[in-house]
Amino acid sequence: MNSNAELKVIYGNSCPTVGGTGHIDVHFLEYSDTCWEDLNTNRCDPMFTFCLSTPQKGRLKVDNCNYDSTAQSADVFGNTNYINTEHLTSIGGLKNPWSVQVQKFIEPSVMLVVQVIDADYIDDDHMQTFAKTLTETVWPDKEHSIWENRIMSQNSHTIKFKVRMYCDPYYYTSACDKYCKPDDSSSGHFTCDANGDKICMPGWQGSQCTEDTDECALGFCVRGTCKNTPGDYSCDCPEHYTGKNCSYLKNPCQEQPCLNGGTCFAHATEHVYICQCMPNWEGINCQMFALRLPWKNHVNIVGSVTPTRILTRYPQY
Ligand SMILES: [Ca+2]
Ligand SMILES: [Ca+2]
Ligand SMILES: [Ca+2]
Repeated sequence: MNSNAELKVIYGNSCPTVGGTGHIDVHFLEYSDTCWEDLNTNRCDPMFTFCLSTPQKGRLKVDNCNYDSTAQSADVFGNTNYINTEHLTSIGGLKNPWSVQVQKFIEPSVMLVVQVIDADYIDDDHMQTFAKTLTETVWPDKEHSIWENRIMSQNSHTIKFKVRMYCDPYYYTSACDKYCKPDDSSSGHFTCDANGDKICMPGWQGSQCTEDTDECALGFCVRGTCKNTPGDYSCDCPEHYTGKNCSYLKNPCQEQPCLNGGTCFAHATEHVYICQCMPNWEGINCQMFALRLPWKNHVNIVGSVTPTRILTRYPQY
């Protein structure tokens, strides 16, 4: 069972806001200090503990941090004032980058607290605990998140790092506390917008997009007989009409009724057509060969007599 399924079980489907999830990734790039010990005969031996929490008041702590905290790193950086950690995947046993899953961002800002301890043979010495408040964009998802370079410095201790924060898949808002996963089942028929709000698919309505839209009651069919179905509808069109809503008159010219090279013209609002025939063809569909004798035409023009034609069918003329 994945975490989303667990959340569904805990909070149910009807609750629009659930305990969402996001991530804070911190990639430590370098550390430096100016610490010498044993009468300045050698440099200090730093070990680290990291903490991510909501901003802390008073004395900084690296345990009980409400996002996450690490154990103390191992004593692997002996006698040094500078560590380049950019390409280290382990900082004395601590993963780098450090990726922390959060159950919703509680406040807009997050505090990174780092404690540095000098390893010694007998008692380790506290060197520095310092913090940086991070007011970062919480990106909608990991793929579109952007690392930001940051620096924290106090009493000659400096850490350079980069950080990014983002919501996990299907979680929305800057707190990553709103869950929306597109569905097309009896639980709902919807997609999600950029704010994590449900957008019902066509034919569905209601807050969970589980209710069928009665398109017949809404008069979707322009003419014909309407039949409502779950998530859809159909229109049984009268003769000569077509389209999802029977709103289109069929084009009678589509069936190419004009023969022998005739051109078809459809009526704008009725299912009728006329054919403009090529010379020597006539009839409703230009189906008849009409031979016009020259002398008859001459009489016609001069005498205004009703034209006489000799009609015959090709090739009998
Ligand atoms: Ca030392
Ligand atoms: Ca030491
Ligand atoms: Ca319907």
